[in-house]
Amino acid sequence: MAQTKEGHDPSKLTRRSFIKATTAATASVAVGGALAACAAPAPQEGLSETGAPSPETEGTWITAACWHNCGGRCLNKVLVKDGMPVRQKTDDTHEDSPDYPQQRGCLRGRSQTRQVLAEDRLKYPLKRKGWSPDAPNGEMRGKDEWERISWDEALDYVAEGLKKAKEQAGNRSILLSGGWNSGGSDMSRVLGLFGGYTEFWNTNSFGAWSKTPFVCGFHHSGNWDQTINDRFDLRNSEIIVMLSMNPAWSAMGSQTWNYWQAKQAGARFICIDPFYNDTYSLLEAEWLPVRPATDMAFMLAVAYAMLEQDDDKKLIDWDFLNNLTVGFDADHMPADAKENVNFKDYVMGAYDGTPKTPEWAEQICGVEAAKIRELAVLMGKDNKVAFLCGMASGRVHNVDNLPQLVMTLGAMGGHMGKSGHMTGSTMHATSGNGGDALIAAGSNGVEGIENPVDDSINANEVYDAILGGSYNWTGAGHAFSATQYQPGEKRDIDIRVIYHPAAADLQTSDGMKKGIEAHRKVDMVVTHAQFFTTNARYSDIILPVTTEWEKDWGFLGGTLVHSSNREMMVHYTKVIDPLYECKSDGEIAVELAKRLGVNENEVAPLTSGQMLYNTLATMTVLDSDGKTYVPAVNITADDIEAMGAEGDPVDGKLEYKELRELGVYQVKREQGDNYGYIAFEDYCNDPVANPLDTPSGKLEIYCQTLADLCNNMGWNQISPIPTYQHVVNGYEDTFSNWDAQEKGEYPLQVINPHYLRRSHTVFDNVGWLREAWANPVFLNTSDATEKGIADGDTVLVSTAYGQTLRNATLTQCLRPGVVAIPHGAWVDVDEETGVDRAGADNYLSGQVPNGLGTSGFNSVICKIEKYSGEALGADVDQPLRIVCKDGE
Ligand SMILES: Nc1nc2c(c(=O)[nH]1)N[C@H]1C(S)=C(S)[C@@H](COP(=O)(O)OP(=O)(O)OC[C@H]3O[C@@H](n4cnc5c(=O)[nH]c(N)nc54)[C@H](O)[C@@H]3O)O[C@H]1N2
Ligand SMILES: Nc1nc2c(c(=O)[nH]1)N[C@H]1C(S)=C(S)[C@@H](COP(=O)(O)OP(=O)(O)OC[C@H]3O[C@@H](n4cnc5c(=O)[nH]c(N)nc54)[C@H](O)[C@@H]3O)O[C@H]1N2
Ligand code: SF4
Ligand SMILES: [Mo]
Repeated sequence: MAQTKEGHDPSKLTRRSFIKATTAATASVAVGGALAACAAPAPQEGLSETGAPSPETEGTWITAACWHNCGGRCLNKVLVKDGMPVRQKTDDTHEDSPDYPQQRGCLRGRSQTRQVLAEDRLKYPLKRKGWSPDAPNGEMRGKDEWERISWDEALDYVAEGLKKAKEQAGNRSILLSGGWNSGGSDMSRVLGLFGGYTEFWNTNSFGAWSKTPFVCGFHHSGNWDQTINDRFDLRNSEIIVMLSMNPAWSAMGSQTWNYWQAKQAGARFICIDPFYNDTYSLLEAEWLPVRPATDMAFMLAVAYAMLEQDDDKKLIDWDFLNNLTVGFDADHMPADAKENVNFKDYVMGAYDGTPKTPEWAEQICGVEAAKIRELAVLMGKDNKVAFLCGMASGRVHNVDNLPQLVMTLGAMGGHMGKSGHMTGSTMHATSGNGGDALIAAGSNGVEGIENPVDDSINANEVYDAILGGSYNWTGAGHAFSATQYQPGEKRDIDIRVIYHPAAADLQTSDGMKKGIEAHRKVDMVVTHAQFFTTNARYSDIILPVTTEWEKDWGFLGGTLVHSSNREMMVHYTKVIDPLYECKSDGEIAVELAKRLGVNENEVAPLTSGQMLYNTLATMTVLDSDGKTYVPAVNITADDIEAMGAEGDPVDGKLEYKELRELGVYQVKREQGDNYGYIAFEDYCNDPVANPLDTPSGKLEIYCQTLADLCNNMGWNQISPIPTYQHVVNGYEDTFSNWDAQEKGEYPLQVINPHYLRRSHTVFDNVGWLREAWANPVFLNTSDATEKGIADGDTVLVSTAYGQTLRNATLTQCLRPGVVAIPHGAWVDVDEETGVDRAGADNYLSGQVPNGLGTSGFNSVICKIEKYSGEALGADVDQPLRIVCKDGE
């Protein structure tokens, strides 16, 4: 399997001879273009024996895409000589300073040459040997052998399979995966024109936060990131409370810098998390070691303790609550309330006889009552508090009111709308830096294509739907719109084709083991892939796609959610020609359109140059007044001609040539500039003139819209006020008898930290990263010792849904009772035992439809035991999955 060139076992080559052996082949790819088929390229040219950059200086520096959903957004450049990358570097476009930082890349971005030119890149189209359109032999998916086929054969097969599904079971039998991204993929255009497809929707990153806008309005077009102030103002906070955050791992690049500046300015940090992670360690945060999936209990008790200790009204900002929120008490109910419940009475126990005291919470969340009372005092209105929440605590079953409770607690202390005070979610590339994009993305001018089919299946029941033939329909186009959710409706569905145009859904969605079963049931599975990923492995046809390094150009940033921090946008250009036989997703879409009888000009209506011009011409930047957006890029008639586009010159701020050369448009920040941002400032200053976009115009501690939405969807019922609900596969489920405190079969809780070795599943095949960041299971030392498990032992982790093996790393940084499986390892199932050997997180999770369709990645329960079989080796020694052989 791990062969690089036919007949050569790489383990017998020294690194240097390996470099020599592959350099010639590499050059021929570059010079000969894409079709030098199967020569193994290697990035090693120009890299020394140790892998350190060579002193190579000749060549051209090109801004390279670092396009992953990695939590960062950085500037990475590649020195290209004779068509091949020879070095990488990061941002040196200006001096680094805290106020105007360089956008420096992380270990993954800097290893990217190793990824793009990896030995296991897919090189040509593949077909599973046992599959044919008429005899799918679905049970062999994941076990069968592969054969190389031509592009024509591959595309004919795919078109035939799609046509057959349409004829036999209608367009709804075609499932286009890719989460809410699928609506924007090239394949969604072809399949939209072909009569439509069934969509798949999830709440991946945001969890329960995806519906927060119902509580506090679609503030600035619904960007959750904008519920906190910008990074400069973070330095004015005295106490920074971090709930489920780890920017040091999950927002690599320069985001941790924002918190570091606040630390330098004297802020005190407190963290609420089962894991004392590197972020908290860096910031010397005080640790409140909450159990996973119990934050609701914890926060309700903080609210109780604020009420309890509000002598002389010193803690609670009653003016804020009375004027700016609805539903806190019986005197401030919204007009649309259907239930006679309010938050304060609930917390005091008026409805269920249980006051939400710190003692009540301690039993559930594990944080001492005294610590909860202390935090309540610190959260009082006279302290400048930033109450910040990452979204991991919302990626939990049955916490649909969690964001509402975070906002409620913040409102109780009046921590919104003024300098140094802020409350809300912050994560990813925007971590610690709320506010509108200072540089806003342009549009390429290509209009979307409607999907005539309105079926859309939630990630929590997609595999049950495939296997069982029905699902709960809750509307289509779920991305960000409030209006598109519909009351639940049971629908029959008969999925015949699963099409993976991008993303890694089988690997990254809940219930992978059932997902594999579902993949084995249908007639055809197709995947566009760069590597032999999990989606690819369980497919019939694999279409090899190019990476962003092989594309003409692109932009990263300019919108907030998941794209970039608010201050910069990267403009990357082509680093290398397309490798091997790889095609872009766009090219594949056009080829399939031809075969499906769909107008390819509608699939790809504009040239690359025209789309580039359109994007540049509509890109805007906030002027130094902090109020007016003006054209960002200056485009001359010569530029337009060189792009081969049509359009007028644009009088913008930065010359296009300069943007291309720099590779980044970063807005320069300095103290006292006009780019600051205080979330909810307008609203708090004048709520009548600037109401929130909610039915009451206020922050809704009682939110009828949220409750109606959830309750109509029908998976389970929630209250319009934040209440404690039983969490399926949460802490209480680790007991067989809660009242007697008897532990059950699965006594431990699992969380999935987003891991520095990977961006989800991406980069997991890069040797450097495997070496730097092993992929263990993290166990609390006492839990492990109790089971006779020592550091490095192979451990079997079992849940009701699946089992996986990992080598243990023991730590005191996880609270007892918690097991951390790093997110995103590529599943590797032993077909005899059904046990995964890779530590794939979702092999342990199940399909649990609930609430607002929220995935419950951090609500999983398990047991651990020392593995009696053969120990796992180090994962750096695991062979790469090389299915495309050289020279074949
Ligand atoms: N258990 C558990 N599961 C989780 C999470 C968790 O914490 N725990 N986190 C969730 C979160 S927050 C998220 S956002 C999701 C992410 O879930 P995914 O989006 O499914 O994860 P990625 O690994 O980023 O998938 C990207 C895939 O696209 C491929 N790719 C890259 N470029 C291209 C291209 O140009 N064309 C094509 N066709 N393919 C390309 C990559 O090789 C990779 O296979 O995972 C979720 N799943
Ligand atoms: N290196 C790396 N970075 C990434 C990604 C990646 O795959 N790799 N993915 C990116 C994406 S798409 C996303 S959405 C973000 C996610 O970013 P985050 O949500 O910040 O990432 P996580 O590591 O899942 O969780 C952060 C912290 O929440 C804690 N936590 C987990 N469950 C609970 C809980 O129930 N309660 C409390 N209080 N704490 C809890 C974890 O212990 C961890 O310390 O990361 C982004 N950044
Ligand atoms: S944080 Fe993301 S964008 Fe930045 S270098 Fe790392 S992988 Fe690339
Ligand atoms: Mo995410």
